[in-house]
Amino acid sequence: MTATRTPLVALLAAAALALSGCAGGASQAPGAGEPSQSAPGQSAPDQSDAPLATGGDSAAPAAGAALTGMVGTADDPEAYEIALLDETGAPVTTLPAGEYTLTFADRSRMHNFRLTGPGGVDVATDVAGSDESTIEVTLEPGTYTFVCDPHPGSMQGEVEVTG
Ligand SMILES: [Cu+2]
Repeated sequence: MTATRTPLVALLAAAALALSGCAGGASQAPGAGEPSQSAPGQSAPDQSDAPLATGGDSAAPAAGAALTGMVGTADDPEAYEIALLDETGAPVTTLPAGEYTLTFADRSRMHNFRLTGPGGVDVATDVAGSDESTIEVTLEPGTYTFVCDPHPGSMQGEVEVTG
């Protein structure tokens, strides 16, 4: 029994020495370790700032309301429907002039969404493939037209922008 204990104690002692040895070695590092410990502390505020900064970046919507240019319907992307929607999903027919973020909702392979009007605005998605990207557009007073290029007869609309 004592024979087994002795090696254990020796091992523990060795471990303690090793630990103290490490601690001693690290005792020189505390100076360098403290800054690294405060760094994580600083990164926490940075992380809390990050969402705020992101919110600041997405303040673009704050500069102008978000619009959605949709073709088809949520249930049927190939439906022969086109609409310019506001943030609540309601079709818009008039808008105040200003900056807007326009998000395409084009999941159709045979329709597209094109918006044209004053200020040289001419933005569109491809007919083939889907496009759910977001762009910025500046709308000036006047009449803007949105249309599906392949089906202008059945898929088009207008929005009046007021100054
Ligand atoms: Cu179409």
